Formats: sequence, structure tokens, C-alpha cells
Amino acid sequence: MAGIKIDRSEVTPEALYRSRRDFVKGLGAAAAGAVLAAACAPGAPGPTVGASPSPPPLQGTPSATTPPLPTLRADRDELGDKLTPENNVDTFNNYYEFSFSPQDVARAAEGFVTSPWTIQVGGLASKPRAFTTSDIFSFTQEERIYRMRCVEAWSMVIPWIGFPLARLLEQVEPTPEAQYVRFETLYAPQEMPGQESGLFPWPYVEGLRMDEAMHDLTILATGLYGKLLLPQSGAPVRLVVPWKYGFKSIKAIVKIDLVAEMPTTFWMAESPQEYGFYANVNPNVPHPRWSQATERRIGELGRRDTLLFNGYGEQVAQLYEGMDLAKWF
Ligand SMILES: Nc1nc2c(c(=O)[nH]1)N[C@H]1C(S)=C(S)[C@@H](COP(=O)(O)O)O[C@H]1N2
Ligand SMILES: [Mo]
Repeated sequence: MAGIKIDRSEVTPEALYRSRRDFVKGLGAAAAGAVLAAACAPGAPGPTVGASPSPPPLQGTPSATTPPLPTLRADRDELGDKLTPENNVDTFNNYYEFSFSPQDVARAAEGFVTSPWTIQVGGLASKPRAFTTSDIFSFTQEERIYRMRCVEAWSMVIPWIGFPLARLLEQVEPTPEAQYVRFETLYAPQEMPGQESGLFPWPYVEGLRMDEAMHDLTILATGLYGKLLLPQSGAPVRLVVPWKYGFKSIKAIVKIDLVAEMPTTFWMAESPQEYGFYANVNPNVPHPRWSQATERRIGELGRRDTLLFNGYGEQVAQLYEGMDLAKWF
């Protein structure tokens, strides 16, 4: 991303997408048809959200503590955009701990051990505590179909499995002094070779304002496409904040702290003039080195217009009332 110049024609070769375009057709059209009608009905409110009781076959990281996960219930998002083929979601990733080339991440992250895993949740909280993977799965898991818009102007539509971050934060009881939430990725250079690079301020850190963190659209994801997260997607638990650029959606979280001050994030530390704390998707505010007006949907050939707040303005615009969106990038 920031410091490293990557020719986009190299990292997103046309041929790759052309050859994968046909996967779109295979996406359980018949099974999804019934719910699709409901999910895409004119005036259907908000993003596709739902829980399902039936367990799918598990293909992701195996775990003894895995409960039934919701099955895929639609093949498009609430705007009618098709899901990005699973194969593309699994093979094109940003994850600097493993590789700076999106198409190499899956291979580099293969075998990354995500169990056992513990997330320490504390800071300005009355009941700080650790959450193991099985604690994480004690929260009701839902499917959330979200658009993911990378700051590098590519995007996907991903059927996540997860639960609102608010459910977890409520359990630790934030004190009134807590204004922001700070997230940290595992630091383990032996397992995450990218962390050997002194070019970056490891570990990866992200942050949200308290109201953003408590918003219902903000989830901790444990899976996608009906299976547990694979290492390349941020297993075992990652954040997903769909109205912000993808870099806010931090992977492989080991620490969550409630804090009083705005945390300095990985990208703010690395390149403060290019990456801000808020990072709300905004087609009208160009990145210093490229336009954000359009994006390339992975699996498609053309470009499409980028939507303010990535299309979630109705749900989140009120969080930023009175703020100059052009300034608070
Ligand atoms: N720990 C960590 N989290 C991360 C990143 C990273 O390099 N390290 N990359 C971010 C960026 S730039 C994007 S676009 C998304 C990509 O998520 P995906 O690979 O699941 O599509 O993850 C984000 N989370
Ligand atoms: Mo990104």
C-alpha cells in the first residue's frame, strides 16, 4: 500500500479475473433464489443480515469448539451486486504480515496456526477479560453480506459470518472515559514473515471511535462463505467495518483496548499524510496519489463508481454530522 510502489497492472492481472469470471455463474443460484427475492425486494432495508441454524460443511480452520455456522442465504448484497466468487475472496488478499502481493498472501499464510487463540480485551473497562476462540463462538453468529472497498480502489462483495463488536464490548463494560477502541494484530515475526521488514511500524494497529465501534454494522468476523476464516482472510477473528476503507478491517486480532485518546494506527504511523484515522469511503476525496472516484470490483472487467460511505450512508452518515468529510479522511 503506502510506502511501496506496486504497479496495479501487476498485482491485478486481467487474465486472472477473466479466467475467474465464470465462477459467478456457479453460485448456488437455485438455493439462494428464494431468499434473494426477499433480500432484493425494492425498498428492502439495509444490508443483508441474517442468522441460520443449519450447519454447513466446515472447510476453514478446524476447531473443536466450532458451533453451527449460518449458511449462505443470498447471492447478492442489498444493492443487487453479486457476491465476489469465493475463489477470488480466498486468493486475493491484503495482509502485509504475509506478503505485499495480494495474490501471494494465501500461499504465504498457509499453515498459520490460529488455535489456540486468545483476545485480551481491556483498558478503560470495568470487567476486562480474555476471550478464547470458544468464548468468541458463544456469541450468536450471523451472516452479513458487505461490500469491501480497499483504499487501493478494488472492491469485493463478501458474505461474512460474525457478530456485532458491540456484543463483546458490552461484556467488558466500558467506563465513561472510554472514547475510542484500539485493536492490535498478533506480533509473531517467526510466523508472519512480513513483520521482519523494518519498513513498517509492527504490529498492525487499528482504531475506531466508540460510536463507530458500537454501530450495528461493525462486526467481528469469524468466517465467510459459510466456513471459518482461512488464515489469509484474518483467521481466527478480524474486524469488518464496511463503510470504511479496507485497511480499517484489521485481521488476526489479539488485543482490544478501550482508550481515552484517538489511537495512532499502523497506517497513520507509516504514512500520516496519506492515511487518516477515519478513512470513510469517499469518492470525492482523492488519495494523494490516485483518484477514489471509481473502483474495480474483483471478478468484473470494467470500473464502477465508488459510493459515499461505500453505500452505507443511510446507516452511518449521522455519525459524522458537523464533520468536514473532506478534511477527516
Ligand atoms: N493485520 C492486518 N490486517 C489487515 C491488513 C494487513 O495488512 N494486516 N490489510 C488491510 C487491507 S489494506 C485490506 S483491503 C483488508 C483486506 O481484507 P481481505 O484480504 O479479507 O479482502 O484487510 C485489512 N486488514
Ligand atoms: Mo486495502
